[in-house]
Amino acid sequence: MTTIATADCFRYALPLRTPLALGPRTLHERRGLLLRLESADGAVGWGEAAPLPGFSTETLDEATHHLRRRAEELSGVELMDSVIDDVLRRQAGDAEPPSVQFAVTSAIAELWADQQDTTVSAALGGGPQSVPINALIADDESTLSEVAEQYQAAGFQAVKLKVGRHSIEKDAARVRALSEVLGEAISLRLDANRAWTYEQAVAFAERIEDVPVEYIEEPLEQADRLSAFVDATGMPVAIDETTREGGPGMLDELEEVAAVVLKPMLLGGIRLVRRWSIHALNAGATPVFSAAYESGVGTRMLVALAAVFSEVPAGLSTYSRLETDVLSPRLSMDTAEVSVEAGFASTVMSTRLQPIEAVE
Ligand code: OSB
Ligand code: MG
Repeated sequence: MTTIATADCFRYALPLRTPLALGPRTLHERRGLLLRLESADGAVGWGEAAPLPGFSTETLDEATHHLRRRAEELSGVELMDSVIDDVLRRQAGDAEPPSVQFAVTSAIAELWADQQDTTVSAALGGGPQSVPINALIADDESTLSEVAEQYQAAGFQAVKLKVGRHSIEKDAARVRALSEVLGEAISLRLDANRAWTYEQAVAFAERIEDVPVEYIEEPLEQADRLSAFVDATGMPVAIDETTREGGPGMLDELEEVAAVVLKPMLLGGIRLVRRWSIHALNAGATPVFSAAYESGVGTRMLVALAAVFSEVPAGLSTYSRLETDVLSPRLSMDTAEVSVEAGFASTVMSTRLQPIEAVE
């Protein structure tokens, strides 16, 4: 048994390689928070809270307020000499914003693993040494086939393309062109981010009827017609935004859903994410872990979660949009498979962080 001796909060601001358009906003840097826990016997654990503007329910200021309070409460707490489940359950804090829950449970899981001299993925239940990731096609059609050929050569198992930002005809043509380059060996994931009415979505699906698609994320403005869409078109669907509108129990009413995209930064703590994964599998849907432009600290936890709770490629390519990271060395996200352990061997650079004083 050991005690959490210190709990410190930090701010970071990392430049993006290219400006990031998120709805009406354009971000030039990614800002977020890190929580660092250290036990009395010198074990260390980090966690990240980085609300994504336009996607998270909480603002960075709100997350800062909650994280500082949680840090205050955590110092002096005994890490029970029990399974990681108990630790996570006790510290989950269901009333906290999702990003703060993710940070706190991540830091405890890292601290626990370090203190027990085991790996984070082993502490969370065990999994493979590496995780496949999907490649993300940027919204630049002129290089579509060129980029697809590169991804194919690099051995990616899945490629993701955003749709719904052009006309239905143009999107269908892009999907068809991409599919022709990728062939049968690489699965094609589409994400419409709720761009379409039911009629538009069906019209799109009909235009690519003969193109094999692993799934399309959130084709509809109104998620309550997803089952009807699957019945009408036979195209597999995934939910993403919908997961933030209720608990995993909603899957009982969404029988046709083929995959459930889980973004822990937007969803909550490790325990909730695990419940989603288990619920998805029980409902016959595949859990797919996905990133929301986290730094390396959040991303290494996403890699571990994908290793433990999923078997299909994770969507972690948002990390590559960061020009610099808090981790040294950086994670390698250019290959089709990512090492689960490598990220935890990296160092968090204090020079990239700004301390936030504790609550008075
Ligand atoms: O629309 O799925 C989305 C990232 C942040 C916010 C929303 C989304 C995303 C992604 C994840 O697309 C990237 C990926 O899956 O590779
Ligand atoms: Mg999505």
